Amino acid sequence: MTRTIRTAAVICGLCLLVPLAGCRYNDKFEPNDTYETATPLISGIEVAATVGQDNPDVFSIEAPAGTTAVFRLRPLAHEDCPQFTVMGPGEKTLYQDKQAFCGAPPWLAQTKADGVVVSGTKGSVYELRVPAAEAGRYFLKVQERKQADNVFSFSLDYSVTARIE
Ligand SMILES: [Ca+2]
Repeated sequence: MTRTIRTAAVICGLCLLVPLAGCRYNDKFEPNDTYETATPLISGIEVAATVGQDNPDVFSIEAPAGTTAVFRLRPLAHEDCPQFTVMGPGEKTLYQDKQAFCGAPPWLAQTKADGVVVSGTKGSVYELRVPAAEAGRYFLKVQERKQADNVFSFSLDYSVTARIE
C-alpha cells in the first residue's frame, strides 16, 4: 500500500469514527473551490451546499450594470462560522472579511467597496448586498472559519441564493 493510499484510508477511517472529522463537504457542486470553477446561480433559486475549512465554495451570478447583487446564506447544520469574499468583474475584490477565526459579527472588513452592505448574525441569515457598478459576473466565496482549538476540519451545511435587484 502506498503512503497516499494509507493516508486516505486513515482519513476515511477517521471520518467514520468521528463525525466532526471534516469529510462532510463533498456536495454536488464540487469542485467549486476557485473562481474559475464557480457554481453559477440562477437569480432567486436557492441551492443547498456544504463548506469545509479546507474546501471553500465559490458561486457566481451575472449582474447588469446599475443593479445590486444580493447574496443570502442560511446556515442549516454544523459549525456556523462562514467567512465571505465577494469579487466583481475584472477580479476586483469588493468585500473581504478580516476575521479568519470564528466569532460573532459585527463584521470587520479587510476590503469593502463603496455601497457594499453585509449583515446577519450567527444562527440567522447572512446577507451581502453588492452594487454592480459594471455588468458582469459577481462571485461569492464562502470559507469556513477556524476555531482556536479545532483538531478536525469543521464544516457548515447551508443554503445560498443570489438575486439581482
Ligand atoms: Ca468547495
